[in-house]
Parts: sequence; structure tokens; C-alpha cells
Amino acid sequence: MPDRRTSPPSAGTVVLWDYWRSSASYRVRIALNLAGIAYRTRAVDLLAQDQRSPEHLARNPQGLVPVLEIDGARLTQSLAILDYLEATGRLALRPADPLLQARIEAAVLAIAAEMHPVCNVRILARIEALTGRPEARGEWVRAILTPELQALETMLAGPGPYAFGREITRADLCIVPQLYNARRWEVDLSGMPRLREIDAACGAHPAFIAAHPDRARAAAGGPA
Ligand SMILES: N[C@@H](CCC(=O)N[C@@H](CS)C(=O)NCC(=O)O)C(=O)O
Repeated sequence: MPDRRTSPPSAGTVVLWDYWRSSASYRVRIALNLAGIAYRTRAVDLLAQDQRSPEHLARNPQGLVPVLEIDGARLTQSLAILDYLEATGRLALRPADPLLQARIEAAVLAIAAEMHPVCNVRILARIEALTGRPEARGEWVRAILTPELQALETMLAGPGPYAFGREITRADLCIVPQLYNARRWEVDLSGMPRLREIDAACGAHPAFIAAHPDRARAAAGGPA
């Protein structure tokens, strides 16, 4: 008999393994909402190290969330999941213009390749262990994110309300979770009006509202 915790679901059931505060999971929740895909969430408690459990490593050998179970398959890496949803015609987050596509991807990578990986749970735990100072985690995040977000602010100088104009793109799905994370660590966003404009525009959209970490925390059963 298959192990329900480790075997992929039947086609038709969409399950997102996530953590309410995970910004990579937040990207996927927004995407699923935008695509109008009904899904169930299963919480992986990152503070309890559930991501390192044998059950979760069987889902994702990298020991990370999100993991999306869809079409009878199990997908990891939030951007690869967005690619899959686009390739299967469920979502359109890239305009046809190649130049605009390249600019959008540059903004996406500024977050997903430069900012997010070095502020991850495991990195911050290591920084605290190396310094013996819990407050070093916030100092690290602010030192990384402040100049990186300032650069992103300059990259997004074009007209809004969204990151690249009047249509939501992949960039918005990365920006909103990253700003949530930045606020959590008390990064000063006062000199970044364009990023705050994007955040406010997206924050009024039902797909973003339904994906918010507060909702995900409530769905997972309260504070953690
Ligand atoms: N590049 C991956 C990053 C995934 C990732 O780093 N997830 C974080 C939460 S946002 C995580 O699971 N961290 C657990 C850990 O660091 O132990 C993606 O986009 O899916």
C-alpha cells in the first residue's frame, strides 16, 4: 500500500506543501489563486525543522518549501512551478515582448537569485550560531536587503501600478513576498516609493489577498 505522506497524489488533487511565512511558498499561492486553481495546503513547520524530516525530504530532497503536487506529479522550486503553470496554459505572466521579458526576468532574479537565498531560514540559523547573537540575523537581512531593494527600486522606474505596467507579471509575484519579508525584518522602505506602490496595487488584488501569510497561518491552525 503506498505511503500517503510520500507518494504523489492522484491527478486532480492539487496540494501545496508550504509554510505560512515562506516567501517562495507565497509566490506559488499567488500564482495558484491567479490561475483559479483550487488547492489544499499542508503545513511544513520550518521552525520545527519539519523540512528536514524523512517525509519531507522524500517530497523535496532539498528540504525546502514549496512543493506542489499537481497533475499526479510533484514539483519543487517556485519559479519552475510558475513556468509549469504557464507552460500548461493556466497562467500568463510574461508579455510577448522579448525586451520586456528580459527586464521582468532580471527583476525576478534580483530577488530569487540574489536576495532570497542568502536570507533563508538555514542561513540565518547559521549566522546566529556563528556569532552567538540572535540579533545578528536581522542585522544581516537589513545589510543584504537594503541596497538590493534600493537597486530594484531603480530597475522598476517605469509606469505602474504593477512592476511592469498595467498587467501583473512574474515580477509582482516575487516582489510582494520579498517586501513582506523585508518588513518582517524592519528594513526601511521609506525611500522606495515605487516598490511600495507595487505592493499596494497587488495588495488590493484578490489573488494576493487570499495568498497573504496571515491567511496561510490561520489556515495552518494559528501562530507558529
Ligand atoms: N529557490 C527555492 C527556494 C525555496 C526556499 O528557500 N524555501 C525556504 C522558505 S522561503 C525554505 O524552505 N527554507 C527552509 C530552510 O532554509 O531550512 C524556491 O524558489 O522554491
